[in-house]
Amino acid sequence: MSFLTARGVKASLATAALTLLPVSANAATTMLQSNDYVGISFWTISMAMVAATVFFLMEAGRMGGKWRTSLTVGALVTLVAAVHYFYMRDVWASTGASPTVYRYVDWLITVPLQMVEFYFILAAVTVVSSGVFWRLMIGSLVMLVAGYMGEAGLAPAWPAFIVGMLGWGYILYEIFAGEAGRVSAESAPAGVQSAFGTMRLIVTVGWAIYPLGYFLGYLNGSVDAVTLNVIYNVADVVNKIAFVGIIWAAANAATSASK
Ligand SMILES: *C/C=C(C)/C=C/C=C(C)/C=C/C1=C(C)CCCC1(C)C
Repeated sequence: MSFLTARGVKASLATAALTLLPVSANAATTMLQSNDYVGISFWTISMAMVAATVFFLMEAGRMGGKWRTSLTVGALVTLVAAVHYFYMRDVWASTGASPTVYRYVDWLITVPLQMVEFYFILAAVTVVSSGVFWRLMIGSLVMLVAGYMGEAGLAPAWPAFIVGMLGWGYILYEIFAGEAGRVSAESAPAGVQSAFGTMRLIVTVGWAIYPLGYFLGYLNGSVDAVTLNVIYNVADVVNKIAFVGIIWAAANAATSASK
């Protein structure tokens, strides 16, 4: 009964600690190969996410009023993505499989945060009801939970896809024709309106990559894991870093104008 002795306990604790450190423990088996372009894209974007996080956090301190909240939330998006990219690179380099679970956990945290940014940038400049916040949050959750259930085999793939598309459609409706879109068009200053418009374009065009990936990679299987992951990775640069970059630019312009 060695696990009852002090030595046994120490050994079990050490084992537990090691299993909690998959990154360092697996380092030897997950070296990047010089021709593994998907792995290299995971690595490069990990670093870009880290750098973006530091930048947005430092800049948040310099911004005026409620813009600070928008930028802090933006830094959380790139921070959460950075950590997931470390792990996704590891999964890819050691197994060559798509890190689907990590992708979805990342989306589940970063997408709602990005959606509420629409609420925060409006709240920084005008009065906006909390209904906007909740509708954007709920639309994102429906979209992602349905997508995950489909990909994980917890629900039939096609119906899950359709429910996910409805969630996305609901978000798009809110930011184009719903209260969020109206408040932006009617009460936001020109700078915020323009940022809102560009972010909305990213959510429409940039985000279309993900359901397209579900369709081509999973439903109809015509795209392989290499292509799918490279496309997702490049898309994330636009859909996360550039998305928050647009908020930074609006905050920067508003803060400089008020000085
Ligand atoms: C940073 C990560 C982002 C912006 C991820 C966005 C993900 C989506 C827009 C996913 C959308 C999906 C549907 C619209 C239908 C169901 C399948 C999903 C979850 C891939």
